[in-house]
Amino acid sequence: MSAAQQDLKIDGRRLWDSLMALARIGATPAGGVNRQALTDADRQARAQFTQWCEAAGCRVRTDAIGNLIARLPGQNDDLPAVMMGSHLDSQPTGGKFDGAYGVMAGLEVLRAIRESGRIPPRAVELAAWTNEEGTRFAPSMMGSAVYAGLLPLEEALAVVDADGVTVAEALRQAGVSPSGEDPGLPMAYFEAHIEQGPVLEAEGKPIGVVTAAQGQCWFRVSFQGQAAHAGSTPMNMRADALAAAARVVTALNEIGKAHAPGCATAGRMVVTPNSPNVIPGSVVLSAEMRHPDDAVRSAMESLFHEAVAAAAREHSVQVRTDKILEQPAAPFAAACMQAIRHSARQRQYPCLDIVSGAAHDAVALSRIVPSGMIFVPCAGGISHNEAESAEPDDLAAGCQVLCDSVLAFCHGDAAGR
Ligand code: HGY
Ligand code: MN
Ligand code: MN
Repeated sequence: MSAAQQDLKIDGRRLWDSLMALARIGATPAGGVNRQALTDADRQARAQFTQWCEAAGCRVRTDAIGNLIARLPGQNDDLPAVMMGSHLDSQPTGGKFDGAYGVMAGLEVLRAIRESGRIPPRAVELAAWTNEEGTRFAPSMMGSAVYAGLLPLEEALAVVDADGVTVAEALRQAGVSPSGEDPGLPMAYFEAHIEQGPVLEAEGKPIGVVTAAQGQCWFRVSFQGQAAHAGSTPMNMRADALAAAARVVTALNEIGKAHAPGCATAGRMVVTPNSPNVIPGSVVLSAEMRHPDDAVRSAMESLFHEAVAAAAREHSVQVRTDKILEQPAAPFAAACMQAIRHSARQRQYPCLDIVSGAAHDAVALSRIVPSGMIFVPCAGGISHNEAESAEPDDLAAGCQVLCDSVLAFCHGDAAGR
């Protein structure tokens, strides 16, 4: 790391203030945020992001799926940029830091570079990816997947939410219009994120060098039974969709426990007609499975399909299982990890290699460009919860490592193109 890079310091106080200002957009009474993709709160956060990036000397472009990409020009603007990114959208009961931290840390890096007065050799970009969470529009990581060519644009635009609104319509309602520029792919991508798990805090390490993200798959399981009177329908004459779905929820949990460190979750269930004295006629259940080893996850999936078939037989219901996301495990780039480790050591931040349990936009980017992730601890490992919190010093340390790593690639000190 050159002396010039060494003394380029981020401003941890300004980073914290930006995070708290962003957290006021879509704030919930319990102290979290609800900025589901392309809702009005997400639209406000996108507008705020754009305004802050322009004030930091960037041009901000929008692509066809609504990804926002801010660009701080470099000395040679024909060279591929170094990109940072994460997401502004949140879970319905999300926290202040999931996604927001990576975007605000990237903004702080842009601000620090701009204030240093030293124009980097190549452009530095910051992406705010559309619909990372996938809670309103499934699947997750939608914007980065379209950017990486993993999900066809038309397929993404046609996805509907629970009210039948398409992504295309939601983009129009949010006033998103593609700006048309395309300077080409970056030479590398870095994402800073809270760990969303307990390891770094338990180990007392402020920096996680993310070596890979475990793979995952999502399913939508539709059970079709027969709605009938709860009082006058004998037990042996029922086609109870909820009883069948409950069997699958329990089986999925057992599959996850039997394949640790993998995991399995049924997070959403829609029961129709959802009335106390009606035998449920239909149920739509979400199911997801994750594991660091794709072969093991495949075995988990086989057991899952067997459990679905058995539950349907036992409760005399029809069932349809649709796979809506297949995301193989993603190793991150050695050169990116090396830059992250080098910065942590230079700055004397204890660091730890770690596999990500959560998926991130960096997973999609890692399929097309060398990518790396920097984790920082979050309190109790809690995330996807309004109580999510993190320490300002850890957030600042992760942001400084992000800055050093990006500059290492800008200056060609790392094994980049
Ligand atoms: O689901 C995930 O892993 C991410 O938090 N969206
Ligand atoms: Mn996230
Ligand atoms: Mn998340």
